[in-house]
Amino acid sequence: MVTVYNFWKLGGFKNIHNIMVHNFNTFGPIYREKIGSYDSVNIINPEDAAILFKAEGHYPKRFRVEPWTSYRDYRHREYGVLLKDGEDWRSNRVVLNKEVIAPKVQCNFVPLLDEVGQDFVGRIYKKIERSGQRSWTVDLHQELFKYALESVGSVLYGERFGLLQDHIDPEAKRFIDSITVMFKTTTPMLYIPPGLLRRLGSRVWTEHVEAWDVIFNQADRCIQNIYRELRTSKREDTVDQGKYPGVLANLLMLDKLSIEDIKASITELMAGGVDTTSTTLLWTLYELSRNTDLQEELRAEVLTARQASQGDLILMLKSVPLLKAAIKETLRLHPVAVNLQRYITEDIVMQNYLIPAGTLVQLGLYAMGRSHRIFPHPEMYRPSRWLRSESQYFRSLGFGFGPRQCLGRRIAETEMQLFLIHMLENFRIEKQNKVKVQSTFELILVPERPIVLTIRPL
Ligand code: HEM
Ligand code: 2DC
Repeated sequence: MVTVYNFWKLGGFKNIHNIMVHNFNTFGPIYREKIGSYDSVNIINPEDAAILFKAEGHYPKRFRVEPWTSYRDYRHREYGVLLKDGEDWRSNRVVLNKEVIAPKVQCNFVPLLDEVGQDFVGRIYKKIERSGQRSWTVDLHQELFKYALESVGSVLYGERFGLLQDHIDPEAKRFIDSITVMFKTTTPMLYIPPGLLRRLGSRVWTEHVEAWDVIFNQADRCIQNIYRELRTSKREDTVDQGKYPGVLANLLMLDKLSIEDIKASITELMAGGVDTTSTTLLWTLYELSRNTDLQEELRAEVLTARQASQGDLILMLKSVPLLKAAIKETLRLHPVAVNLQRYITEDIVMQNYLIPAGTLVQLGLYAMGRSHRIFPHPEMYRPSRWLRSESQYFRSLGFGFGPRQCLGRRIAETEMQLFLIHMLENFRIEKQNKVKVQSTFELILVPERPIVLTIRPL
């Protein structure tokens, strides 16, 4: 049993990832933890992860983020695929899978995301020009938020928001800020029932509601636009012309999910698509600035792939294994999710303990990525480890696993690959100083301080 005292002493929520590392060092590869009503068994080994995911059952269930479900109950909004469970989850997820994560949808996403990538590079050249220097030194996180929202928006709605232009719509900025606030205000409520906070009229709960309100209202507006266009058959014309109309229009035309279900999941995809990919890209640029030889190696791979693929982007994306390994490597050291969780549906044995069905089992993703026993020289950023014979068995789990894994995975991967391709083709990324940046837990793991980089045309 880990005491609440220990938890606070080691820095509480913000430091939860390091506390988990500490706990595995103290208690070994399996330990039980009770924080208030949050009772879990924690594991770190890939072999145990394999056992866990074999016992996840037909309707894999994660730990329920109560502030998120409470908000929807409070505002009488439908749960999307993120929060649904059981048969309701499965039937929605099956329909969404075909439009969002099936391998064949990638060819629809690539041209859209590539255009966003090109615009991002164009924007940086402009900034460099305006700086009056031959480079731009900046904390890119706001720019990356815009890139990520522009990307996920273009795929969901089949059209551009225009966030990479000079004048950004203040509503878009408000949307982006609200997602950050939504994540931040979730953490203090993870272990305290939001129903209680609500009755106490607590500040965090109010802020949390306000943030979700902005998110849902803006998503509603985007959804209404497409819906109206479809009814006046403006969208159908684009389909007739063979143009990809976007995930939302396809779902509406397919008519397999209720409008409320579609709205709920599209909103979750829109909100889930901003901080996740942008943070991962920022960490990747940070690592590339610290490993200049690797950066050159990646650039060489990209330039060769560009030449060989002769304008065929799908082929190009198949020819950049080291780049893909770099993204895996970023997620090893800087995972978005501190852990993966499942309620197991059958009794299992791990490390000689019998764990009964119904238990919440958590795989410490951050701790696993930094374990000496699991990854040789874990402190080194070395993408090539994913290309060699080192075992990869249940080690690359940044997007989760199985039928409940990240629904946005294909969008995220394509978006990040294209981003890095364009950046490497155009700029050298240099670091401003030597300080090592740590992670901090704001529901997702994010850099604890600004990462300032210098971007210089090749
Ligand atoms: C779920 C990671 C980007 C939407 C998840 C989960 C993880 C994750 C670990 C839980 C999976 C599990 O329990 O097995 C990431 C990472 C991303 C990323 C590392 C980027 C680097 C995105 C994007 C979107 C998105 C871009 C939306 C376009 C979702 C949704 C779920 C989810 C809707 C819930 C799926 C379900 O419950 O069926 N993500 N994610 N994510 N993610 Fe992502
Ligand atoms: C946070 O103890 C720590 O992908 C908790 O795109 C357990 C927990 C449960 C669910 C996890 C969450 C953690 C981290 C953030 C995740 C979330 C499931 C999906 C979500 C991993 C590990 C995320 C970021 C989604 C969010 C989409 C949404 C906000 C609309």
